Amino acid sequence: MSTNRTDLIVGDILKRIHEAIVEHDVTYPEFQAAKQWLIDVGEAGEWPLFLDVFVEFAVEQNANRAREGSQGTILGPYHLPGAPVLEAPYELPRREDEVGDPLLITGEVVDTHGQPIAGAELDVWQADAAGFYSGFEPSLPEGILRGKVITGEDGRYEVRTVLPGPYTIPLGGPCGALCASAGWSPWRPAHVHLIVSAEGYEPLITQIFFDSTEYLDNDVAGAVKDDLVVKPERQDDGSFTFDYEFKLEPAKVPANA
Ligand code: MBD
Ligand code: FE
Repeated sequence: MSTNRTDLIVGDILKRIHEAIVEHDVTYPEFQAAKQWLIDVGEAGEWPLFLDVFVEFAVEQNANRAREGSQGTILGPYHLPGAPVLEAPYELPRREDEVGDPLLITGEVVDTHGQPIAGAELDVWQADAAGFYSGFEPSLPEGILRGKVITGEDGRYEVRTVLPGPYTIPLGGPCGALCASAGWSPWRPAHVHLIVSAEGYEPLITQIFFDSTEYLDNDVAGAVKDDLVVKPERQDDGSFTFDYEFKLEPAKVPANA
């Protein structure tokens, strides 16, 4: 057996492509179209999008199959490091006229025994109500709808934001063209991204989805899990709220330690 991972994995992927070519009798024009499409993905800067939408879920499910504590899911292409740590009232930066129903997320970060973890960090980012991410969509001011909150001594946190809208892959680019050509929906259900981390624990990369919103059972990125779907409660003032507990597993000791 080869111990060279490149030989093993890339060799196997290429072999499966060759088999698919024979099985489906791929023609020269189809090969040329595929080649041009791959070039276009690079020129459009859509490789991070393509890989995170069409491949990451399989890596995530496999890598985290033995994970204890809360479910994670894919990171996706729109995380940015360096978001500000928010003070009370823990409101994600937003425009003055930010569109969308106000949303209050509350909850607790605990260990696998259910004990609260003080000083845990929740790095939160999301699309706006139109489905666009700051830092990637030039019409949004930088830093919008991105921020970190830290749990108190009781392990609890709060984040104030607005409900995000569903997201579509840019329809005008090569990934959008792929979806159109294949007859695949290019949509992701509305979601909030989080990385929950604390010293001595494995960081949890996850997303929260909303019950009764569109595309929940048809996520183009295949990243929805039942545990990650919440049912926000509507308050008298029209805002929404939900509570979510994040359970972190202990940091893994490196295999070679
Ligand atoms: C997203 O908003 C996202 O979270 C992922 C994983 C891929 C594309 C867009
Ligand atoms: Fe996203």
